[in-house]
Amino acid sequence: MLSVEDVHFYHEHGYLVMPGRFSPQETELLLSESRRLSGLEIPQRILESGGEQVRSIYAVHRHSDAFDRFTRDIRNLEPARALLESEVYIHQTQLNPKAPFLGDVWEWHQDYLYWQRDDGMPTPRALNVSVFLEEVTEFNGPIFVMPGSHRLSLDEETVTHQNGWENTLTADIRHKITPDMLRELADRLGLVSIKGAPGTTVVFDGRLLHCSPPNLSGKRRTVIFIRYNSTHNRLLPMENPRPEWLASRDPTPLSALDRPFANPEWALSPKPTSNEEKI
Ligand code: 6CS
Ligand code: FE
Repeated sequence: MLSVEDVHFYHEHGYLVMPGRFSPQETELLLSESRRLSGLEIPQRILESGGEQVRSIYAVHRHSDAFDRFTRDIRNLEPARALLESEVYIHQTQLNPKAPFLGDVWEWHQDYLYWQRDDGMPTPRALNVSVFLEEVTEFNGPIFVMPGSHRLSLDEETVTHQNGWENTLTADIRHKITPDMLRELADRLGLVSIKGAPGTTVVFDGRLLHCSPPNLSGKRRTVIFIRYNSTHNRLLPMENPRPEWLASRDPTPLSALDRPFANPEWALSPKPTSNEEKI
């Protein structure tokens, strides 16, 4: 359960860091799944511009029973429900195994502008639950945030400079905030770099300004992002929507597991029912 102070901090700053949410055994299980998924040649696996390292894998909950259960573990679902004050479903999942020396930048952005412009999400009532599967240091590409930026609508200051949804996935991102605005906001709000041990959870608002520098260390930096949307905020129909694996249009509420996602007995029980067909 989130404390009153946690909820207050989140609403005040737009994010919340919770260390020690998952055990080393649990993060190891997800890392071994991450390695398996990285070897699959599927459209949801996006490579860095060099063409060799995996930049992201989307819809991991549809390709892995362990990640599917992870998204329904009460430790992820409960903060999302509490902070969005409703039932939730998964808009998108993304695994970012930022590779040593080759894991590239994510420039400053607000996720919600992607979900609004590319997917037809009507309001910013959506958030990220991200979990560190490996240690995140100042050297291997931590997430930088501007506290309080979740209160800002930067629609007018964000320029769409490329056509095509494929450009939402690469280092030269599709919608960019003007440098003048970024300079002003960085001076006014300041920057926080979020680091932590494996098992740390960072929850952040769909409008919190964030970025992540390249991994300039020799150590991997794998982070899983679950983007939960309120069931009251379902996507509007639009022309040329992004594929389901980037923006789910199935708003069936998620139900929580009654046990931790990594308990050994899951291996023995019948397959958990998933909200969505596997792809
Ligand atoms: O395109 C998206 O949906 C994703 N794009 C970025 C740059 N950050 C996260 C967001 O979910
Ligand atoms: Fe983002």
